[in-house]
Amino acid sequence: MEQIVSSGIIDSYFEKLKSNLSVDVAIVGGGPSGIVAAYFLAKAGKKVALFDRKLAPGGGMWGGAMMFNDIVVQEEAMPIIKELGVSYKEGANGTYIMDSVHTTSALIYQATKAGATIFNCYSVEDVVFHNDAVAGVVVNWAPVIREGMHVDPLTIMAKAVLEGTGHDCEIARVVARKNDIQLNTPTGGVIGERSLNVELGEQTTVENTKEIYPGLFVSGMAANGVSGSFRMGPIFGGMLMSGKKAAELICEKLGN
Ligand code: 48F
Repeated sequence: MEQIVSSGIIDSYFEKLKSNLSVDVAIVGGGPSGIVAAYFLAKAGKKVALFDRKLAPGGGMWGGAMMFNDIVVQEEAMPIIKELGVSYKEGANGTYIMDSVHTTSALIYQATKAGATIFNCYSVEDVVFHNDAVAGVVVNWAPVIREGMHVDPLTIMAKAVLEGTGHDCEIARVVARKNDIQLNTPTGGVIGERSLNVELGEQTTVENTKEIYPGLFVSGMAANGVSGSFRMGPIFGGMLMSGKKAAELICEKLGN
């Protein structure tokens, strides 16, 4: 029995990893924007692999606000919440309240059910750069990076890479620093996020969701980070709409 359990896991995992060595879309970061993008891309028939360095993907959504585990979503994003089957109640002024643990797990469930594969405990440390375009991601075990171990990575090739890494937008920073290139941002570089402004932050998160370099798209707080816009705190409609927009832009670029 011991051998059956071990070989079942090993065979299944290696098959999963091998079949994701080349994908349509590699998503870096499993926060709300990345997971929603994974859901819509998989639903559109794209082969999607999402990498998150944490044991539990979900990013900043689990914790609600200051660990009060509820979140707020505004009216415009409710079609996404409804499509994903999340339970909610009405708040004030056209807002809705939902349990953050329920919502995060529903997003993860629906994205994987739609066909996206999530690789947890993976850190994306770099991209593959071919012919002046981003062509994949360079991955390693998150604990290897955390321990500072000198171990070479593996690569995942992708027709498009989506960075949804949140506030630090570290992939865009690495790409800009290492390749001496201009990004599609107001300065050509990574500007970094501004302080908190709920309404502007929510609006610009969606506006700033775009392809910032051939093959590299940004969503969520990373989109605001690269373009120098505001953070917004525990309101999540912008994140959900950004993920959906990223999926639409990538589908448009890749075609059928
Ligand atoms: O920050 P995060 O939740 O991403 P998001 O979709 O949502 C932001 C909100 O949670 C919140 C907010 C309110 O609306 O402002 O902050 O922009 O999640 C980012 C995920 O990316 C992972 C990280 O573990 C987290 O789960 N991540 C970050 N860098 C890497 C990474 C990396 N280099 N490799 C793999 N995963």
